[in-house]
This record gives sequence, C-alpha cells and structure tokens, in this order.
Amino acid sequence: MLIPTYPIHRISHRTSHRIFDKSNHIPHPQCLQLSHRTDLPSTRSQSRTPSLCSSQVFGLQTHTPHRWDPDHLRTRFVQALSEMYRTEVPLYGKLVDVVNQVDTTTLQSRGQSLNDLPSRFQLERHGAIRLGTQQEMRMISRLFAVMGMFPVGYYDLKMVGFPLHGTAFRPQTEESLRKNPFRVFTTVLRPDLISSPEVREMATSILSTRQLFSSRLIELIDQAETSALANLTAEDANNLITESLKIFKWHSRSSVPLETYLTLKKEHPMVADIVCFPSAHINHLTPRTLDIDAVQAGMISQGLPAKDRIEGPPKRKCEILLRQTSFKALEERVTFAGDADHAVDGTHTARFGEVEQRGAAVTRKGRELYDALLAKAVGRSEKEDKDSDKVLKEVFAEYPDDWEVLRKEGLVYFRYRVAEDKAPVAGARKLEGSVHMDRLLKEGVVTCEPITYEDFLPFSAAGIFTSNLGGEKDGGTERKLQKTEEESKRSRVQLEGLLGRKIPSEIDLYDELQTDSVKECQALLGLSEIVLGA
Ligand code: OOG
Ligand code: NI
Repeated sequence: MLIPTYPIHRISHRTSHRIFDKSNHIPHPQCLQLSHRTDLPSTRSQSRTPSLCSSQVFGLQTHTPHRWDPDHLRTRFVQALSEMYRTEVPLYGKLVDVVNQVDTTTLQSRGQSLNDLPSRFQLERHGAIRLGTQQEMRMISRLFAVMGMFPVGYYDLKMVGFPLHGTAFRPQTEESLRKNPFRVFTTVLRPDLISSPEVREMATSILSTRQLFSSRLIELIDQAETSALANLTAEDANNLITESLKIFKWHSRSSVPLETYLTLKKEHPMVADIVCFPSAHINHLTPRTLDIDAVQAGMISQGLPAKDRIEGPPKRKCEILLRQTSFKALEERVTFAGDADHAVDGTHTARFGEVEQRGAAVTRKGRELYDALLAKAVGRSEKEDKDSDKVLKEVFAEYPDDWEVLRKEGLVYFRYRVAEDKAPVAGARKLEGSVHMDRLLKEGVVTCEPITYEDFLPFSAAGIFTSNLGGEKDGGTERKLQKTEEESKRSRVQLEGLLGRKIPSEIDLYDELQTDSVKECQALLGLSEIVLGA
C-alpha cells in the first residue's frame, strides 16, 4: 500500500492548524471563559475534542511571554504526533475509532460517558522508536527531558533475540502522570550484537552520516535546557514540536540502495529498519482502551488485520500490568537509492497498530509470580496441543484475583488516601502512634486504589515484534530467546553511562509512590507510623 507523506506544515486536522498557527492569537470570549479548565482535549478523535482554543488549553499565550511547562509541551507533542500518524497510517485512525466505540459502550454499561473518564485516559498513548547510534540516543533523551519524560526501566531485547536495548522515556511524578502519561519505548541498535563484521561495518558507516535532529531543534533544546524553558516563546515551542516531528516522520525514500537494504534485512529485519531510513519513524502509537477483548473482536469484525491473540495476562476481574494486541505491519512502498535516474521500488514492513489495556502495577513479588506463571503457560502450550489462551487462563488461576487479597499479600501497589473529612476524626477515634493500615481501611479513615502500570512487558513486545516480522528465520544475528542476565547488567550500565544518569527500575518508582502516599496519610492523621503488610 502506498502511504502518502504530508509535509509537516500541511497536517490537515482542525486542531493541528490551531497548534501550528504561528499568528498572534487573540483569545475569543469562549476561550477566556474556559481558560481555567484543567482537562485536556482528546487525541483520540475529532469528536472527542472540545472546541477550545489550543492556546488556552495548553496554557499557551502567543501574545505574552509564557513560562513553559514540560507537561504542556508533552501534551502538544503527542497531539501533533497522533495527527501525523493518523495521516500516515489510516488504519491507526480506524483503530482509534474502534477504541472510541468500545470505550463508549463500556462506559454506557456503567451508566457513564467518555466525559467521565479522567483526562489522562483520553490522551493516553505510547509510541516506539528505534535509534541507530549512541549520539542519537543521547540527543533524544535531552529532547524528551524538555517534555518531562525521563528514562524508566531497562529493556534488554537481546533476551528476545533483537540486537537492541533501551528504556521507556516517561513522566515520573504522580502529578505529571495524571496530566498525561505519554511514554516512548526507545531502543538503540547495539552493533556489537550484529554477528557479521561486514554488515556491522556497513550499518555503522551508513548511520555515521545520518542527521536525525535538525540544527534548529538542537538550538531549541539548548535554549530550553539553559533557561529551564523560561525563555521559550510560543513560536519557539511551535518550532520545537514541528522540528521534533521530523524525527518521527515516515520517509518512503530509503537512504540506501535496495541491495544494501536486503543485506541488512537478511542479518536482522530490525537492523534494516533502523539503518536504511533518514528518520527514526515511529513504528506504532498505541491508544489505551477499557476493554481490549472487545477491541480485538471489533478489529476482526471490521476487517483489520489483527494479530491472533492478546499478549500479557489473561482477562481477569482485577487487571494487572498490561494486555496488548496489534494489527499487522503494513507493507509499504519504498523507493531505494539508485543511480541518478534509476531509483528502485521495493517495500518495507515496519509500522503497525497496537492497542492496550492497562492494569495495576505489581510488586517484585507480584512480578515474579507473573513471570513464573507466564513461563509455565508457555511451556505447557508448547507441550500440549491445546489453545494457548485456555492454558494461560488455567495457569493464571493461581494468581489471586481480588484487590484485597492482592493488597494483603503484597502483590500489587496501592495509592492510599485519607478519606475526605476523615483527618479531623482520627483523634476522636483514638488513633495515635503506630496504626496498621488494615484498621484504617476497615474504619473508612483511609481509602486505596491500585496504582496504574505505566511501563512495558518485553515478552509481550517480543510477541508483537515476532508477529510483525513475517516469520523470517534466516540471518546471522541471534533471534532466539536467551538468558543473559550478567551481560544484561553490563549493558544496562553502558546505557546509563550513555544517558548520563541511572535508569530507575519501574518497580522502585511504584514502591516510592506507594510509600509517599502512606507518609501523606501518616502526616494528615498525625500518626507516628502506619504499618503496611504483616
Ligand atoms: C518496541 C516494542 C515495544 C510495547 O508495547 O511493548 C512496545 C518496538 O517495536 O520497537 O512498544
Ligand atoms: Ni507498543
């Protein structure tokens, strides 16, 4: 299929015009009235987008200097990216429509509407890019930091047979996550894992001349960093977004001849995908849904080329971690470099559609149980000639499926809150000193809710990767699952060195969120200690 490519400044959606409008903005009365709204417009569909002026929605005043907020920039960026991807991959638009239909029906069955969803649900997306060099990784980490996204979690994809490792850039604080949890799974090629020395040399030499970041973008990143966004004008912010989109944009013209592409692809399809194009095209942009089983059924009934099963835990009452499905990668027309008048036509499969349902963040203990049960289910499905989803369901019967049990057994992280108006009565209830959380919950002084899992599951990613690689088995670079824990530690340290910062483990961050919420309750209730667990 031939995907038309649009110049960045011609993105045709209504909201994009507003976002990219560089003229001085004069707010109209409706905008002024609504200027204190905190909820953000949807990226899902035009019908979900409230008719607000973007300048107000994003806190942007084009006519007055504005101190930029990284959360606003991130939201503007993901909106613009979503618009761009919708024009590039029409099936993405269809998928988003299916998600909207499913979520509307799900909410109706609960007597609610889309407007009842917290704003983060309406905006929620993740994307993925694959970079070629350490310099590209370093620069992208600087760009993402400007948008309030920092590395969380180390993903060694060698474990799943890809010569890549990476991290997820995402907001880390509770407040930023609440505003917009957009995250980008970002990997970088590890040439040392390319087994053929010739191919390794070919890949590194092609990448050494690639310029992913425009000089204007680098200037803007420098400027944003040195002034902590204070000196960025509205026009600078517009430029920052426009220039950033160029990194993620699809190019149907490869920077290499077909023969080079085929050599790299034979080594590993990911190597070809990374090396042969002038941009780090975003390879999917994933909306979150309330009911992934219904979306899977909807995709199939609407003729979208859906993957045959949902990755992650089986359907449960208490959703944990992440369940994901996708539609298969498109075969896209590519023009390969040739002699002056002899460009060569070919195709490339890289970009696909994905959707996800997010559940609760699990503790280390919860994660170990998840990994053990998943491994058991995979082992059993390989041996028994039985539907793998049935096996998964049977095996996961061992994973408690009741929030109170999950909490008491320390399998899931929770956000604790003093119930409204309950702080003053704590004294009257003779609560003092050290009190157990179970008692506070039982007496209704404190409430709790599971913390949302914001991260990724590499084995699910592998399932999706593999379903998109068209089952190609040849090539020198190892594509089997392998255990390399020691090596993994070493490569993690390398990536941290490259980013100039430690990559926190996602589990530690959830632990911190839970602990902070307990401390907040302690302080509000004037207690010396709240005891969690046994
Ligand atoms: C990364 C895939 C990882 C997910 O949802 O697990 C990911 C890639 O395709 O480069 O996005
Ligand atoms: Ni994904």
